[in-house]
Amino acid sequence: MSDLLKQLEAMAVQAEAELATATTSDSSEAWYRQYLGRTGEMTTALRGLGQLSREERPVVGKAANQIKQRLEAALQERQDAIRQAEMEAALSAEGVDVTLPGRSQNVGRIHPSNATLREISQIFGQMGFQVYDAPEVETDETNFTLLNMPDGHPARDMWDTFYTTTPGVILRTHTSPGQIHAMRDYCPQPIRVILPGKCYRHEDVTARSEMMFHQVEGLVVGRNITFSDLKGTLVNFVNQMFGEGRSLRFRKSYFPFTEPSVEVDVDCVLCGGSGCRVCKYTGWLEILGAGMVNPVVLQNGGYDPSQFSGFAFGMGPERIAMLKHGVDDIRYFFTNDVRFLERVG
Ligand code: 2NM
Repeated sequence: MSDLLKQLEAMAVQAEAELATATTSDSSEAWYRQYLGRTGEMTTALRGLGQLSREERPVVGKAANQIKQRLEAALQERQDAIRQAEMEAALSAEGVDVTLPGRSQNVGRIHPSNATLREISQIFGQMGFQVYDAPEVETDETNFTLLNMPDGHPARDMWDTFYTTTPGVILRTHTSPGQIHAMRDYCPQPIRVILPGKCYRHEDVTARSEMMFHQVEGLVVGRNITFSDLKGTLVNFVNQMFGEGRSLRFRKSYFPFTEPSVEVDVDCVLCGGSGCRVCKYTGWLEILGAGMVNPVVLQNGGYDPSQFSGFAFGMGPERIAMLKHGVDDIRYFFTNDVRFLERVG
């Protein structure tokens, strides 16, 4: 064996031993520079091939190349192992435990106000009522005047609202202006609709009030519609909403848009009528207002009051849900506490 080959072989053995101790990318790169780089020991030694005789050169050259390739392959293998070890060290240093269970997603649900609105709509739907959609932004005329509350009418004082910069354009204080739209849409056909939606009132916020709340109003117009139809409809509704066997109480009342007008109570769902804190020891809970549509309002809707009659009613789904689920503060409906939102409705 030529002296050069012996020298290269000895160098390779030495280099392989050193490579085995390299445990970082840095030390394996330093090893590369020391042996295989442009000025490395192996590279420099290979230049000695040029001094060999013509006969020796191909034989020694081939063997020398194999030694060089052996070192290159060893380096590749070492670097792969180092990279793998470094990645594993980084992962365990970051402390990611991929076997831990993932974070669970919270699944949303229907808001209690809307769930109650749907329940109410479903019950009236079975009685042939359709849902009529009406705008939340109304005019002074449809919110008050056409509902038998002309300018200066004392009932206007009960409902302060929110005003826009356009004179006469306001947020509705009840869903009743939608009844005017429904009548003008349907006239002269008979009507059986409910109007669920948001209403706005500007008043001091207490445990019983909010500046935004929901209402469901109902309207039936036709020939020979009587107060008995109103009673039958409401008795059926209440027994479906609060359970069979409920007692209802109709008390005379006043609304500008109905005549006669009544307020309707149900026997207390909590104490069954014997008296408790929720019914304030009366045994009764007020749940809605109703009445026969005032002839003036029928006329404003386009109907001839000598041919047509009708009844209307209105209720607040938040109040209904409060009574049904024993909630004592309406503000729970609008503060978005998930503990409440998950339980009611
Ligand atoms: C209520 C109570 C009683 C009502 C009446 C009308 C209309 F436009 F048809 F005349 N809309 N809403 C009404 C009647 C609403 O809410 C407590």
